[in-house]
Amino acid sequence: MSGENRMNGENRMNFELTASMMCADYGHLEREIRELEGGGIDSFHIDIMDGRYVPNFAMSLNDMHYIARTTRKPLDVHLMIEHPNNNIGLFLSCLRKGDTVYIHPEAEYHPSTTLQKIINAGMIPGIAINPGTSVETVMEMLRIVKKVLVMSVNPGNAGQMYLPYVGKKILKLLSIKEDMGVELYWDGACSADKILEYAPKGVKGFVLGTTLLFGKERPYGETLRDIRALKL
Ligand code: S6P
Ligand code: MG
Repeated sequence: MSGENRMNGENRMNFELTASMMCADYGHLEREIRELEGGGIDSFHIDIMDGRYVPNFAMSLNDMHYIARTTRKPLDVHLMIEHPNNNIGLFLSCLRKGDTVYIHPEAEYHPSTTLQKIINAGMIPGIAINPGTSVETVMEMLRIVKKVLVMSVNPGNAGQMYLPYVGKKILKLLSIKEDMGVELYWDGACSADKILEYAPKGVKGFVLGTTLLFGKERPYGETLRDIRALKL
C-alpha cells in the first residue's frame, strides 16, 4: 500500500465492516440504512434473539425482511435462537443468495443439518462461537462453514465489555483458518484498537455497534472513513 493511499484515508488492507442494526435508530430505519450505505458500510448485521437462547429479544423476522428489501448490500444474519432448524426456512426465504447466516452450534441438536440447509439455499454458512466455547468443540463444523463469528462478549446485548480471554482463542482460530477454509469475523465491543490489532493478523471483518459507530452524534460516514484510514 502506498503512503499516499494511507494519507487519503484509503487503507488498502482488505477488511470488512458490518453495522449491528440492533443499535440503529428504529424511528428512522430507512434513513439509517441509507446513511450507512452512503458511508461505505459493507453489510448489515442482523441480531435475531428469541428470549430463550439468550436473555433478550432483539430484532425480529420483520425487521430483517424490511432491511433485506431496503438495501442491496449483503445481510449478515446472526441467529441467537434455540433450534434454528425448526424455523430456518422462514429466515432463508427473506434472504438473497450470498447473504450469510450464522447459527450457534450449542443451540441445535444437529447443527450440521441446519448448516446444510443454509448451504442448499445458496447462503453462506457460518457458526458463532461464544466466549466460553472452545475451538475444539466446533472443529468439525469449521470444515463445513465459510465464516466464523467470534463473540468477544456474551451474546444477548450491545454495549458490553470486551472479554479479554477471547484473544487467545482468536489467535488459535487464526492459526487454523487457512487449513479449515474459513474467514474470521469479530462480534462484540469492537473498538479501533481491536481493528488495529486483529485486522493485520487476519481477522476479515468487524461488527460495529455502540462502541464505535452508533450513538456518537457523528455522521456514520465520518466514523467509517476514519476506520478505513487506520494505519494498520
Ligand atoms: C450481541 C450481538 C452483537 C451486538 C454488537 C454490538 O449479542 O451479537 O452483534 O449487537 O456487539 O456492538 P457493541 O459495540 O455495542 O458491543
Ligand atoms: Mg451479533
